[in-house]
Amino acid sequence: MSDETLSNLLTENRTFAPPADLAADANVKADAYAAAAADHEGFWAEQAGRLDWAEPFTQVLDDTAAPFYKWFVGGKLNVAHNCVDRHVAAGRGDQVAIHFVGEPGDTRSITYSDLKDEVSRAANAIEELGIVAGDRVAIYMPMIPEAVVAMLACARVGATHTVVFGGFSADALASRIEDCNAKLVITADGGYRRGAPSALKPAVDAALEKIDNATTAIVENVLVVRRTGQDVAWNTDVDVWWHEVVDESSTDHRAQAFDAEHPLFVMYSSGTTGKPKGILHTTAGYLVGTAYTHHAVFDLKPETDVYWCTADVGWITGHSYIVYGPLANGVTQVLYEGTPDTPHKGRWWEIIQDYKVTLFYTAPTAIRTFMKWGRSIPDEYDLSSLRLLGSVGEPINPEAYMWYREVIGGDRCPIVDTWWQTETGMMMISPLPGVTAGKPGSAMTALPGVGADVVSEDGVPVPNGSGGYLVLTKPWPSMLRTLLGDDERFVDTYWSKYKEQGWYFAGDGAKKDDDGAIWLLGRVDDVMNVSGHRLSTTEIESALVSHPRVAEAAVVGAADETTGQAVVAYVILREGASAGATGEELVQELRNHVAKEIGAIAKPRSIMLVPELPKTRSGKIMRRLLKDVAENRTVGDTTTLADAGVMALIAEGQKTST
Ligand code: 6R9
Repeated sequence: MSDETLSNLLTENRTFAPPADLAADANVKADAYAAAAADHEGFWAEQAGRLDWAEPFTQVLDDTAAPFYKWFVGGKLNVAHNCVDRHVAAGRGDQVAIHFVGEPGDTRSITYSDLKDEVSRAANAIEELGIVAGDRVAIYMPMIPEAVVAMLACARVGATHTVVFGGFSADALASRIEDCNAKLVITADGGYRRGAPSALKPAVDAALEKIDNATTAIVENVLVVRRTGQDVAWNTDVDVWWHEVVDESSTDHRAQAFDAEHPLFVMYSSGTTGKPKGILHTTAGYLVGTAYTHHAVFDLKPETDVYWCTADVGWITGHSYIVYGPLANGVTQVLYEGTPDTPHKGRWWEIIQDYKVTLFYTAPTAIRTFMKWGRSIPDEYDLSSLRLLGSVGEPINPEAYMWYREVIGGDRCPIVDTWWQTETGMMMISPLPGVTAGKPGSAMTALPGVGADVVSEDGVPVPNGSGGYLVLTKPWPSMLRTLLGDDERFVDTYWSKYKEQGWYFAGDGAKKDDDGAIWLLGRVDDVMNVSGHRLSTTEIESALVSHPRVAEAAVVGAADETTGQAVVAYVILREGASAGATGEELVQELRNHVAKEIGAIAKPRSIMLVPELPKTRSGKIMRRLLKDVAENRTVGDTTTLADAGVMALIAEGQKTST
C-alpha cells in the first residue's frame, strides 16, 4: 500500500443529538471519557466490580510479555455463575431471561431460575460424559435456547467451546473440530429455516467421517438436541440424546471458579485466505468488557428493557451480545430461531410489537434488505416500544441509517453504530447514546477505556479531514489473547505493523472528519487504487445506495489496463421502485450519480444489476468473489457463503450482459 492516505470524498452533514430524556437518565455520562483517560487501569478495575469474583485480582493489567497481555491477574470467577446464578441469588429468579420464538411459531419464556436449572443439568450431563476443565467442545446448533445453555454449561465446567455456524458445511465443521481437538460435539437433529426443517446432524456425521473419527477417536460423544423430530442416523458408540441425559440430570451443580485467564472460547474467523484463525478469548477480561459495553452502549435498564440482538450465536456478536454481556447484566431478551421473511416479511416487526422490544441490535445488511422490501411492511406494526437501535458488522451507509432511524426508530430512537471485531471481543468505537450526537455513517469515537486512532502507513496520526489505517492504541480487557496454537501468526497479523508503537492493527481503513469523528471505510484489502487514487469501497457503495432506486451495492476494484484498477459495481434495486429508467439507461444514471456524489474518479466502469449479493452468514459481502467475476476468473472458495447459489446467478448475468 502506498503512503498516500485514503481519498476522503463523501460528505455528510446531518447530526442527531441524544434524546433529552435518555441523556438525563443515561447509564454512562460524558465524564466517563475523562475518567478512563486519566486512569486506564483504574477505570477497568472499577468496571470489574460489575462481576462476582470468587477471588479478587491482585493486578489489573500485566503487560510484561506484550502483546501477550494478561488482565485481572490472580482473580478467579465462574462465568456461568455471573450470567445466571447470581441473578437468582439476588431475588430476580422469576425475571424472564429469554423469550424464545421458534420459526414455526412455538414460543417459550425461560426465567433466570429456569436457566439456572437447565445450565446446571447440562453441566452435570457433560461432566458425566467425561468433560473436564480445559477440554474443548464444538457446538453446532440452530438458534434455540439449548445453544445458549450449551455455551453456559461449558463455561460453567471450564470447558472451552467453539461454536460453528449451523449453516457451515461438514468440511468447515471438521476442520474446526480437528484444529481445536474437540472431545464433544453438541448439535441438534435440525432447526427451522425458511419454513422447513433444516438438518444439522448429517453434517456432524459427515464431519466425523472426514476426520476418520472411528480411528482417530478425537470426538468421544455427540450430544443431540431433538428440535425438529426429523430422522437421524444413530451411532450408539458416540451419539447421545440431550433429553435423555440432560433432562435426567440433577439441577444441583457447584460452579467452580476459574482463573481470570482461563480459556473461555475459540471463535474461528473466516479469513479470506489460508487456514481459519482460531481467535482465543479468556474468562474475566472478556466478561468485564462485554458487560460494561452492553451496559454503556445500550443504556440497559435490566428491570424494564426488552432487548433483541438478531445475530446468530455462531457469530461473535451472538457470543458477546446475546450470551455473555447481556446475561451478565441480567437482561430480558428475545431469541428468534428463523429467517426475517418466514412466514411473512413483517416477522421481525411483529416480534418487536408482541414482546415490546425496547433495544434492538441488527446489521446493515438486514436493514438494506428491509429497505428493498419497502417501508409499507414495518409501517403495519406498532414499533413504539423501541427506544434505541444498534448496528454492527459493516459500515452503515448514510441512507440505510436514515431509513433505520425514520422507519424503524420513528425518528425518536438514537442509533449506535458499533465498530468492533471478533478479535476485540467487545464494542470499541460507538456513540454513547446519552452523550454522543450521531452522524449517519460514522461510528463516532472510541468508547471510554478504549484507545483508537487513524494513522498513516508510517504510524503518524492523521489530521482531521484525512484517512488512513485504524489502530487501537491501548490494551483492553476483552482483547484476543492469541490465535489458537499459532502465537507467531497472532503477533504477525495484529502487532507487527506498528510494533514500535505497540498498537494493534485492525485491518480496516478509516478517516477522521473535521470534528475528529471516525468513519470506517472497509477492510484495507478492499481499498481500490484507481489512477493512483486510493478509493474506499464503502464510500462508493454509500453513494450508490443514496440513489432512490438502489437497495444494496457492492463495489470491487478490477484490474484495468489504463487506470490500474477500475471500479466495478454490483447493484440490487429496491422492490416496487420500478418507475423511471431501466437497463442501460439506468446504469448510466447510476454512474452519473456516483460522479455527482463523489467525483468523476469514482465513476464505475461498469455496473451490473443483480438479484442478490454473495454474503457470509454474518452479512458481510464477499467482495473477493465479485472480483473474481469482474476479472473473469474462476470463482474462488465459496464455503462460507450463506447461500451458495448466488454466485451462479451473478456469473450467468455477467455472461449475458457482456
Ligand atoms: C462484530 C463483527 C469485523 C469487521 C471489522 C470491520 C467490520 C464491524 C462495523 C464494521 C464499520 C461497523 N465492521 N462493525 N465496519 N462499521 N459498525 O462484525 O466482527 O465478524 O470479526 O468483523 O467487520 O471491517 O474489521 P467480525
